[in-house]
Amino acid sequence: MHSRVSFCALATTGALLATMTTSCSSAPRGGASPAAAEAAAFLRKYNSDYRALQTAASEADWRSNTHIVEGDESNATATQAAKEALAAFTGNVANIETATRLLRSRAELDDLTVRQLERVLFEAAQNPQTVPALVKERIAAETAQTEKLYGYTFSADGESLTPNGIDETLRSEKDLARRQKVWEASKRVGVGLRPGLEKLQRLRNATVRALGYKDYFSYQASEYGMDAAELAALVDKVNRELRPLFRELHTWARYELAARFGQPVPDLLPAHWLPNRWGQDWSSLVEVPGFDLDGALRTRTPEWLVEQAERFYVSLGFPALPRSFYEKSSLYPVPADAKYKKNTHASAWHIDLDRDVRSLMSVEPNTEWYETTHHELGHIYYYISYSRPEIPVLLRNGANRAYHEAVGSLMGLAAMQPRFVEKVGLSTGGSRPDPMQLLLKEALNYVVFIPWSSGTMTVFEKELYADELPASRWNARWWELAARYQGIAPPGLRGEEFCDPATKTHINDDPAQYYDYALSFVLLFQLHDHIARKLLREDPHDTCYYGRKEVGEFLSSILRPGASVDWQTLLKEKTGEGLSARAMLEYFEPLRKWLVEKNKGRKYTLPEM
Ligand code: X8Z
Ligand code: ZN
Repeated sequence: MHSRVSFCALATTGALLATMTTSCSSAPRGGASPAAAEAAAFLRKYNSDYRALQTAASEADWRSNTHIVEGDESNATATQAAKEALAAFTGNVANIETATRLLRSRAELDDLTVRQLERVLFEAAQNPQTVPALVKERIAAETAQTEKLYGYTFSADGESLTPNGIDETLRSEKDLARRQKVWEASKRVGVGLRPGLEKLQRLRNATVRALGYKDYFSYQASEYGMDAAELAALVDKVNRELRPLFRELHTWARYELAARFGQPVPDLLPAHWLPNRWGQDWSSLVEVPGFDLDGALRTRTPEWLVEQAERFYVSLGFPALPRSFYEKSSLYPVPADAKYKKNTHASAWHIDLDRDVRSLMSVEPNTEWYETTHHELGHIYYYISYSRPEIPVLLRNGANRAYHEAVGSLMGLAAMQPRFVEKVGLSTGGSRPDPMQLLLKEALNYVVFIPWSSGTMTVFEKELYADELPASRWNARWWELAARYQGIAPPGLRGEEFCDPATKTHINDDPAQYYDYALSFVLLFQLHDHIARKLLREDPHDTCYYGRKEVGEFLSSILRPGASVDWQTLLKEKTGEGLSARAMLEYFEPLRKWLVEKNKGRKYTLPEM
């Protein structure tokens, strides 16, 4: 959705339509052929018009996400108009015909031209003007859904709750009854989102079908050069490879949490026992003695967190952020007495596909936001790195969407390792933390995330779009998947009056792409492994990237080409291997052995895969 304007990965950010097929295009021989000359002229105009319309749409959408006022339709109206104008252009029948026709002469075109033409068609499929009414309806439904999600006020016992407040309760509250109340409050927003999601399921499928895609999931998969089955198989493979380790973590967590809450050991983890609304990150279950990062961060301001993340990138040789980043971003929570609300989920925006980069966050001084600031600045530095004359506007994207997610998450991982933390002046308690406890804490973040992202989310969205899962089955199916992949269960019956999947922002506004994050974690461990061993000559578990220009040069060489290169070739070139969970598995192997010992004699309830 948010064209590549917004959100991290939002729909249009990312790689090319058919990575596979582009490799057979070759540079033109001799002088420019008529097809090459026509393509050059077509793309010159397209890139320029596209950039202007995209900028206007992003600017309007930014306003819609940062100033949500109940009953005020003006933002929605402006966003609708700007997005319709963009859609009328990208989905224009003449543009589709020209790009299709020129691609028939692909042997006469160079690689950069072919990639841009394929991108034209990819953009068109979201908005085909052969079905203008459907496109209009979809745009309206998307804007309305985001406003509904972020215009909502959570509450429990008559008191309103912020998402930051809910998250803090789930991390720290010891009373199970209170936890359950807040968890349930966090799910109530889904009820009102169901009708909108039903509309979106229909409209997203219908629009891309008009340009020949099977369904919306297949459409998003095509950006990796894969069909839905290939993509699903790749993601499933990652999940299977991590499953033995996740099974150990699941077993450990069942016994650990049962002891903490004074309860019998459950087969499935009750969702409200976990420190995250969706059970996607359990890392705050472990406090590592001598490494109190949360405590250290509490003494800092939210501004310090953002500026520290910037200092890290600058220390590697990246430029300082443009001043407009700080002037135009929306980085901190809205004041309690404000007359407006905003989208509370973190995102990064490439407003003008050039220097106007912004982030939308609600930073508070804690570990989660410390990591998230690094994540968002990863998107921002990606935008800045490929916004240069050599990269056409149409290819100002990640090598694929997972690369876009991986950069900042890699920096987040690096920024949490103890020597780094010490170097940037955070005092976490002095003593040498136990490496196995640190590794356990990391696994509860990075490994626990895999069954959620590659399982629950991806399988649900594949079924939602490719199989047109009926709304009457959504909640039941959601919890079947959560049980199977994550080994978790809701605290009570969750009938079809609820719509728990819709409580996750991406289901509404970043659809059918959540596997990007699963793949990005795999990728980030590959990159980290390479950086630690080959560039820094350090143990991947114990690095300090800070100030290391060779790391910056390596990252920059990945970011600067944007989507002008094939993502698989790039990975091979940079790390010597294709996409593989090898590095991630190696990183956590000592922990797996340790957990096997810890879990001796315990009952495992999570099936192997
Ligand atoms: O949505 C995000 C980023 C914005 S692209 C904060 N993430 C996923 C999530 O929160 O569910 C980062 C990791 C997973
Ligand atoms: Zn992101």
